Amino acid sequence: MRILSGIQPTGTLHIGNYLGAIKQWVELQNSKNFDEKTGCIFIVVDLHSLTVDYDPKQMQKMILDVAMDYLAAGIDPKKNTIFVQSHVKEHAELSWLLQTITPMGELERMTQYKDKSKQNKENINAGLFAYPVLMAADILLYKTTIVPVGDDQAQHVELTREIARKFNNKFGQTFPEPKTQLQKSGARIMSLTNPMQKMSKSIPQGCIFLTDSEQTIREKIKTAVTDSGKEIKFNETNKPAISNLLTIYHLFSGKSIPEIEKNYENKGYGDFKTGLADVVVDNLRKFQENRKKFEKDPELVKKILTQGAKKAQKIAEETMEEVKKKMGLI
Ligand code: AQP
Repeated sequence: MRILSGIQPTGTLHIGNYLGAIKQWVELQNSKNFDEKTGCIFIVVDLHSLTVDYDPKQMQKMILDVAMDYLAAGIDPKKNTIFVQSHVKEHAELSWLLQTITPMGELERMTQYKDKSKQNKENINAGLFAYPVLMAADILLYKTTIVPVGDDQAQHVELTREIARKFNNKFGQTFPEPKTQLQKSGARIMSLTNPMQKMSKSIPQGCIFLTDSEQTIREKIKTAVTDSGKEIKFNETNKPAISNLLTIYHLFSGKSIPEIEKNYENKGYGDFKTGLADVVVDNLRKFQENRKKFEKDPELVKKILTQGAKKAQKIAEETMEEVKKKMGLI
């Protein structure tokens, strides 16, 4: 079993990134089935982040910030491999090779490409289009079997399976077909200002960031949009905003949605929002304390990333040798 996932350094991480991805990584690491020998691979996927507009002067800080978020959330670098994607050049190399067997039509179907093309009309670049193939390379380079991501990325993992199948049929069995592992309920957290849109770093107005102060979190929850009616009831079709807030409450508190609904029976949105803010603030407190420690020691974080890249490179080199032989390049 090989587990791998990653996050782009495109901005401050939000509770969607945490609840959809990082929280499960920590749970995997702490589960009985965790294999101490192989551990998990967690990447700061900087090459992906170049596909949208960015400030090169800020990039190093953003990369380090994501690494600090991983560590502050409880990812143990002794048990796992944490590194920066561009530090292992084989990611880009395998991506190119896989592009040569990926049909354009498959990439045109990708919803993230369609959404991001709409958001960045001035910068629809070839990298944005080929993004899912680079993601496939990230996954297949380590012969990954399980990819714990939010459900917005499930389509990309499905494409990775198809690319693996195609490669294996054409050049001989090489890659396992990876499976997506989603958070059991509420894999997608929606924006607080528009419950029809996913919470995204690139749309900051709808996000609760992991580093937001208590006051900011309370303010954001207080002003989050709600639906008509006063009932606290989960109903994604008719009450998408309250359903999203209930999901956040459920994932942070561990309480079931019916239990939360019962606790707020005959109470208004105001009480519910205060309760939700308490839960979010409480749960982020430990993370924020841990993060401060890493902020004081960026050299330690850099050292962890260098060691992680060395470990990853070893596996990546072995896979590339096998791939190149099979493709007739060596
Ligand atoms: N709203 C979300 N709900 C649940 N999971 C989410 N993830 C992202 N947003 C949500 C999960 O976080 C991981 C990292 O995502 P990423 O940064 O690599 O790319 P993304 O999905 O494009 O994340 P953002 O926040 O929306 O960033 P931008 O705005 O830069 O595109 C993934 O596992 C993802 O599923």
